[in-house]
Amino acid sequence: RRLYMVTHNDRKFLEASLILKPYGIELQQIKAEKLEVQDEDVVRIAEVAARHAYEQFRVPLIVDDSGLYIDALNGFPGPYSSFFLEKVGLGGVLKLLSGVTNRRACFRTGLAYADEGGVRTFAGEVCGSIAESPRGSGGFGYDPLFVPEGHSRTFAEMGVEEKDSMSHRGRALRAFAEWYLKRS
Ligand code: ITT
Repeated sequence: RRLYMVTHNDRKFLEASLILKPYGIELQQIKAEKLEVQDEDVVRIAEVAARHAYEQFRVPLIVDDSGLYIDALNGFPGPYSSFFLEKVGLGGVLKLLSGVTNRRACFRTGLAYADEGGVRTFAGEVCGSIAESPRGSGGFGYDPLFVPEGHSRTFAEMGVEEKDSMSHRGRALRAFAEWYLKRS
């Protein structure tokens, strides 16, 4: 069975493809703009986007909406992560946190699957801390700043498979895959 992922982000698509491969699920990218409603919760954002995309494309598809929630900023940028990074960059994040000792942050993924039967949602989270300066060249987005709990390297210093094994996206997609394969 074919499964599509609606995303503009090639790195996100690559990660998702690798995560789903061991389940025998082959992912194809639909490089289109997903509808992004304003909401604090990435799961809700993904749900609305998947429903909207299904209306448009009429093929079984998934949508991943992710964000970085920084404790000291009351969860900001969260659902605004993409916009925020575009405007202020990693340097802007570090500036906001300069002198701040609580550097805890969590990545969250809202994952939604849509087909003719409706929409089903899944979530994944990984917590850790924001580094003092960017490190590493792998991954994308905030990866050079994010050190997952129990580790000393940033996501950008890890290989894609190591990141996937513990990431928000990995967790959400594995929960989805378990469910997807169990359905009739
Ligand atoms: P699509 O909407 O087209 O899928 P996007 O990159 O805009 O791609 P999001 O709306 O989910 O995706 O925005 C999430 C932003 O959060 C993204 O641009 C990154 O800056 C950041 N982000 C999400 N997942 C990340 C990850 O695994 N590592 C680092 N940053 C991530």
